[in-house]
Amino acid sequence: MPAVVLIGGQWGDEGKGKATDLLGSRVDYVVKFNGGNNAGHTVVIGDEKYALHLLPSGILSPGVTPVIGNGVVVDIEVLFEELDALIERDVDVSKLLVSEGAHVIADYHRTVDKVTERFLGKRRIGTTGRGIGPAYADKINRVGLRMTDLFDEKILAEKIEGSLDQKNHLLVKVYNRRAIEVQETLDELLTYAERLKPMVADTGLVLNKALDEGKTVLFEGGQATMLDVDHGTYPFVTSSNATAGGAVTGSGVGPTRIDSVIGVIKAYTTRVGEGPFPTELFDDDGEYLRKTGAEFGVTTGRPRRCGWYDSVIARYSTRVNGLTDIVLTKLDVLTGMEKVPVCVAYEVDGVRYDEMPIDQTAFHHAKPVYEEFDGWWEDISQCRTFEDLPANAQAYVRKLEELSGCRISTIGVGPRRDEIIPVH
Ligand code: 2SA
Ligand code: GDP
Ligand code: MG
Repeated sequence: MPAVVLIGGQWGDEGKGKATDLLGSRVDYVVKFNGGNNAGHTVVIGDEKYALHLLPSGILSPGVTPVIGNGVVVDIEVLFEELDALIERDVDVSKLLVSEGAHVIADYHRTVDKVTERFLGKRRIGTTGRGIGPAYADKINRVGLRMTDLFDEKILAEKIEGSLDQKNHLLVKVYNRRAIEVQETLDELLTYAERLKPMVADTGLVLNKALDEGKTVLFEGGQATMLDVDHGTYPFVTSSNATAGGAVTGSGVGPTRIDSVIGVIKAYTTRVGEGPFPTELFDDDGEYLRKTGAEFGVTTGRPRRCGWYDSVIARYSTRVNGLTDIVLTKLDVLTGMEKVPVCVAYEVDGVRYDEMPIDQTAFHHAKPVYEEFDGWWEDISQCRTFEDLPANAQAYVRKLEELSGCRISTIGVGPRRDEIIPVH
């Protein structure tokens, strides 16, 4: 398995960080290919807990070369802060490579993100406020700043000016804010150049050469399928391709080189931010999942919205990502529930949908059609084989596998590294 893509199959926070960390000892490179410091990955190693935002989770595995690919948007101040925090905990970060084509999140991107959300009011997306959307908007508008621009002051100044042109107009005339000076941003970004320079590389070339040499590369997705700008619940999405295709465009490695695609999917569903969520629970069961599953944002601390497993979404994820395997996480959180409902289809105005409705309005009005399964009471965090699981938990997993259309090859039964069950 030389090139493996690992992505979130729902709305994020499925446990991708832990899954990456588990594979870490078997891979040579871990590549972040989309998003920025809006991501939040928690990895628990022994008694140590690490929360990563911008860096790939593979940075915690000794021997792994972590790579920030061209598809990522980088807040350089946050990058240095995260690196310094890891250095303080004796993690070796010296191998980190950053693509010269990755885009820079500047101060004005954060400002525009926050101001726009406030302006949108009821129509807000519920972004993380990290400047992600505005940085990607500049990339697509061809007025973005790339890593490589930081090493040429004249070009950088010109590009900042080009990028601020329309933004200042908007900030002053529409949002009633002060204009941002080119010099402020220029001064800030130039202070990063020296430390950044040794990390910046042609990462697409590095990764292709590594694959030529038979090395193993893991592509770690940020956010998730339903937050993908093309395949998610648009406009309530992030601004990058979080699906498997993003691994290709966001890294410079061609699709024919990818060997497998792992979807990390939670045994129930969560979402942070605004947007439709058919199986969302507003009752004690939802509160139970939030408390037991510790469902709070790693980046913003926001409580996550919780609901039952949605197999329409899992099937959709299997399809748009071409999943070869599912890592099913957080099965332990369902312990103690008398009945565990699973959404098998939707109903919209009396019409049954077995697949994701392409019409956004239909998805907004989708009512889940549930099948109920018997729960289990036994503590499963000590189970290490499939047969160790209580019969009802086994039946639940088998049913999810059948409904999701992809084999479940690993089950998570706790946050720690060793709390997993290999299935096949
Ligand atoms: P943005 O900031 O432009 O990417 O926000 C757009 C939408 O994408 C959602 N989003 C996320 N959803 C789940 N987890 C994310 N990462 C953090 C975590 C989130 C946090 O791991 O907990 O701490 O709040 C993440 N990042 C972006 C976001 O909620 C918007 O709906
Ligand atoms: P990511 O964004 O997909 O990397 O996921 P997050 O780190 O934001 O959220 C997943 C949370 O679940 C983290 O706190 C993990 O430590 C935790 N976790 C991962 N797998 C399991 C599991 O199988 N069981 C339990 N109880 N927690 C898990
Ligand atoms: Mg997360």
